[in-house]
Amino acid sequence: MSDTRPALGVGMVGYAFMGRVHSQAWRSAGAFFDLPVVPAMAVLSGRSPDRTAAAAAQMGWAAVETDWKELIKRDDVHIVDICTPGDSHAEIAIAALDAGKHVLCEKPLANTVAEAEAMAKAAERAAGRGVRSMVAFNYRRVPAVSLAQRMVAEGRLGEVRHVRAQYLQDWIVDPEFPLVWRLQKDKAGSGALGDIGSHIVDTAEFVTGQRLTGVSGLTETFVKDRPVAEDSAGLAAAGHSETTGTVTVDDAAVFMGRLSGGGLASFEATRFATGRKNAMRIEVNGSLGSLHFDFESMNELWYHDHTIPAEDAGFRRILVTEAGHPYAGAWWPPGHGLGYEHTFTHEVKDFLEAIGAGTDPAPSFADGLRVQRVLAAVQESADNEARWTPIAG
Ligand code: SOE
Repeated sequence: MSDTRPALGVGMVGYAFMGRVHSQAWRSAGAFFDLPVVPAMAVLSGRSPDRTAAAAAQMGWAAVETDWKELIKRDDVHIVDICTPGDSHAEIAIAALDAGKHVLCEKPLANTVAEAEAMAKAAERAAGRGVRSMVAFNYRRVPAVSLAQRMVAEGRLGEVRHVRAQYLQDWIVDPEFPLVWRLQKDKAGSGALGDIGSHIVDTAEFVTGQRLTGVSGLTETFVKDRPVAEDSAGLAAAGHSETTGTVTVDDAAVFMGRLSGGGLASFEATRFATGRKNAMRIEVNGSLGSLHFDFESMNELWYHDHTIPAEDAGFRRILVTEAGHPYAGAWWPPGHGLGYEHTFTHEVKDFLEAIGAGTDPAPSFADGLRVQRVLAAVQESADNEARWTPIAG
């Protein structure tokens, strides 16, 4: 029987870590979810012709461009997937939206609030023409995180009093780790604060349904100079000495905030939590109970029901692999579990479903702008001895 669903060509810009995991998502979404449209992996764009061609062949992209502007012009591209460092998100997303292409953009949305505001405006203009856009905050699509959001929304925790969110990594503890783009402000916008702090800000607001209204924070750069990476010709051209370069972003950020519902929130985003590899954690304490999640045990959600007798209470483990749990039923039988890559497949599935339904997916660029405002407020606070900084918008 012929497939009458519309085929939408995807053009992806960038093929490093995020490009690889997004490619896996585009390859797998249709195999596990009934999608309203069929994604076609039409074209991959990258600056190096040889390396982009090799990446396209390995990851399943049909064609190659070495200029993202050419990718956007193509008639076989209906969706643009931005997997580049943050310094190019605004230019690519705005051009793609203005050209009528749906856009999935990696997080954080941009490197500055001004860029994020321009992107949100372009997304609003485009939505009026039926063009959809979404920010790739993938941790919302961990089944256990989605279940946590569902439980809070159902009132299972009562009044939210505390959110405690951490994102702990240790990949740059070694001072000999080279000065990669994530450690350069002009490329990344910030360090741990934007790269992984953006995830826990989005996750905290998603799970609680509340907004941060003000923050106070500190940032620190523990290792201030690093070896220049072999292939960073750009650094040498930018005037770095041939052996070392200055780290221009934070290694860690700690901050606290008030929630719109009256609760208190604390956050820690660091690349120096020695021994923690990708520990994105959130705990919510409410008047009727608590939830705890740790990505390093991503199929588990810990729940304490405070309404039952203390003698029987305490945190119990929910193994989030049942058919009735968010996303889980599409995959394996209970207990088999999912991984990091599946959260991106869920992201692509939700994005394509929104496009098919003619609705705006979440998180929107406006959601991404709000996260950018929180990041900027934390940085402003940290630049002023942790001064309390309200969050506009
Ligand atoms: C940081 O190293 C990083 O790759 C983030 O950029 C991703 O968003 C996160 O999912 C994993 O860690």
